[in-house]
Amino acid sequence: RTPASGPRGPPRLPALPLIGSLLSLRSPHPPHVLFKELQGKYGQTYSLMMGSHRVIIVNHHAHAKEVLLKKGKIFAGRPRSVTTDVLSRDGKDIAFGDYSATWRFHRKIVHGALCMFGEGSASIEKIICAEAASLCSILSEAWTAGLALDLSPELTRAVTNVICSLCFSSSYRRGDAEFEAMLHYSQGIVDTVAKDSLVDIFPWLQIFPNADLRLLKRCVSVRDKLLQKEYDKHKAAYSDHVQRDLLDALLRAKCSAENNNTTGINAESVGLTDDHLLMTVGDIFGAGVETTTTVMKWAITYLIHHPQIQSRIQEELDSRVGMDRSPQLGDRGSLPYLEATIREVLRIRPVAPLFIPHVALSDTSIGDFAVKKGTRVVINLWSLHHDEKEWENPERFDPGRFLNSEGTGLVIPSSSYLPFGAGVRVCLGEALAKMELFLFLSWILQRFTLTVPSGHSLPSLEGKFGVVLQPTKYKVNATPRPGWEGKCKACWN
Ligand code: HEM
Ligand code: PLO
Repeated sequence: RTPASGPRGPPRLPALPLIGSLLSLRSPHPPHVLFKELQGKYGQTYSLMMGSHRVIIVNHHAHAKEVLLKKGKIFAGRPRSVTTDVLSRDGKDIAFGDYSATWRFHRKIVHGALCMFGEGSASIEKIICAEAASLCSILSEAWTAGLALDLSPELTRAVTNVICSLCFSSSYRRGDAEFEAMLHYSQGIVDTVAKDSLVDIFPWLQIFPNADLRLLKRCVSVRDKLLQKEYDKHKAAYSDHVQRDLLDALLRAKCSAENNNTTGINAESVGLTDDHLLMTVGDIFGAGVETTTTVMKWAITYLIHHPQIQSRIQEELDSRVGMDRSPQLGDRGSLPYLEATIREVLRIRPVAPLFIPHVALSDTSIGDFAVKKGTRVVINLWSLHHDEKEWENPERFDPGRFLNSEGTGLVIPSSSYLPFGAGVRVCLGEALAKMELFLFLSWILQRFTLTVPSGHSLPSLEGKFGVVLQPTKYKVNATPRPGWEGKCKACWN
């Protein structure tokens, strides 16, 4: 305990030795919901023990911003854990890697490479639109065949192909065996990594047989083989003069560090080893696929629950885009209701409700509470996005919250909104994700109305907690809108 005279730490939950497992196993609620409820008893910011680690849970936007922005560098660390070490070869990636010169260097290279394809870039728009067209023709074929579809694999393939183009200049066809393998391993990783599983709270549990850890290791090894194959291909084809994709950009940085003996900087010392490059590209690939796909699935889930919101987006599309051309990024400014809907989906079902834990790199404070170096800090985005003082009836899906009173322009009505985080560790893929969400949703809703097949119940809004919060599986009918039924395949482009 801190001396009575000095600043105190936040209120503590009773330090039961098994608190970690009690939280996730004994409560009927997932951790983000339970952590929100515990505020009633302990206040907005409190601490608990997970195994031998002290963890501070932050539930209010003022403290969240202090951690992420005002003291962003102090709280930029990441904890090591058994499962993330398996995934990232002991933190040699960006998301699970601790704050260091190597980490900063990698983030900078990736940031630069993503900006190259960034907003305003014609090529990324073309890539996304080609995938949107292919997705729409699959929906159309299913409708012609009278089939309801589980959209998950189709959405995943569309999103995967965008990130495959950016990372590796490659793509997958429908039914591709490698793509099926990827779907399978990625789900295995999402189900087992970084979700405060018992083995992360009590690392000594590794010595016992552990089905989850076995599954994770198997899935990571399949993923690593796929990444290694791309890496080898890129290395073989590498040229200083051509930069096709993110992997080329990383290889270029490595080669220039290797050739630059004079400055004393070499590839090894700045952390540009094969392992680092592989893990970094694995991160972007994994984040690029699982996050955007998840938001697309939540968006469709909510549109099915709210047909009136779906038709309002369609009216906006009809009046601003019409039927003679497809939506493009330049339409974003004239489709505020669709943009507001995307913002509301990101609010009501945040992809990463607990972010990735941060770590204090030195003794510091949050508000009036003292925080010791090494303390883990979990930002509960679920609490920020469901704060009754900030959001009226927070569980109501209402895109109108993000519109001005005339309904013509976009607003952020509360400071308690951080879907992509903020500060030193802010999401690297925000611009890309927003482009994809806008184009995929606008293309689909221009052409189709989405409903549940007759006799099926509405999809669950509850979600399955993991490193990302995923909706559960369901089938959808995509019915072409009037005027789109008889259109030839070429017209879907
Ligand atoms: C980190 C949200 C899409 C790459 C994060 C964080 C959040 C987030 C909340 C954690 C911030 C923190 O720990 O403080 C989202 C959402 C997305 C999305 C809502 C989709 C709508 C993407 C995409 C990419 C990406 C498409 C890749 C191109 C990353 C990376 C990090 C990250 C690399 C780790 C950053 C670091 O630790 O320094 N994202 N993300 N994300 N995101 Fe995203
Ligand atoms: C998703 C499964 C992949 O197979 C591996 C992977 C890599 C990076 C992770 C991502 C997973 C989940 C979402 C994460 C992302 C890094 C940043 C992103 C955690 C585990 C978020 C939302 O923070």
